[in-house]
Amino acid sequence: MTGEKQSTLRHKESSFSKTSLSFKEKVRTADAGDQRQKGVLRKMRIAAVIRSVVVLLVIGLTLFLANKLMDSSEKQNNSEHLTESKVKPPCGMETRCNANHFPFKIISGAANVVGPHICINDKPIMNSIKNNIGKGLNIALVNASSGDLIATDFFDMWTGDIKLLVNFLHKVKLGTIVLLASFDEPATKFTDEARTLFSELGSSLVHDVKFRDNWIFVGAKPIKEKSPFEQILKNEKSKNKYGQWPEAIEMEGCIPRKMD
Ligand SMILES: *[C@@H]1O[C@H](CO)[C@@H](O)[C@H](O)[C@H]1NC(C)=O
Ligand SMILES: CC(=O)N[C@H]1CO[C@H](CO)[C@@H](O)[C@@H]1O
Repeated sequence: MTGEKQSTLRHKESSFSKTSLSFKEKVRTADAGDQRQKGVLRKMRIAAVIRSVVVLLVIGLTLFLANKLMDSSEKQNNSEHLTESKVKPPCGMETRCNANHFPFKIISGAANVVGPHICINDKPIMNSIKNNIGKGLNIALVNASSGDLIATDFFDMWTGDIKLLVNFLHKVKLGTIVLLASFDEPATKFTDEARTLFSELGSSLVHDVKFRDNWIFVGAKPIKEKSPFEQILKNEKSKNKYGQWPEAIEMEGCIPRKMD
């Protein structure tokens, strides 16, 4: 109570002293008022600047987070949580083959990380250690009479030139076994012509091979019926083992030797 009274008194005193201000002082007060107004303006301007800084920070943070998210989805595209050690050593075949048969084993790639394996006669002929594999379709040609390796090559089906694959398949000679393993992306560049060339080698599934499916196949030139050695594992997000890629597939068996 008393404090309030005192402050009122002091207020009165100060207003009294204000009434007796000299002209000069009045001018100064006017100036001060102007200054105060300017100060308010400055404060408003500062507030506006702070507001825009906050807005910019929020936008920046949003962009940063969006970028982070995109980064991690790209990492998912890369599927970095895969390692070579998870795949069984190649050519460790369970199947025993009769005379006049060539044992083979094929393992497709796993996502876009682990390369495929192709073995024939218990020997690895294509894998990442031999450094003769690549993303796309990996193909080995084997002499159907002797079992000797003729050639290996790989064809990028994501960004490559499909003509290279078509030319390669056109050059396959009669009496050749064709072994194939996909890695990462087997289909983007496929044309009807290329698919037809595989069906002429005995493939019955080549027309189903789509984006990031896993596909393994053994065919021959010439071949009378459809090959029994072919598998496909579809890229289906809900079933995929590696996010955007299906699990690796493998197959082994015995290819009859060409006798004549
Ligand atoms: C396979 O090898 C035999 C000799 O062992 C040869 O006469 C034949 O031309 C070869 N065929 C191919 C397609 O390379
Ligand atoms: C950056 C990245 O991971 N790119 C991959 C996205 O998917 C394609 C097709 O599967 C791969 O070939 C790229 O390497």
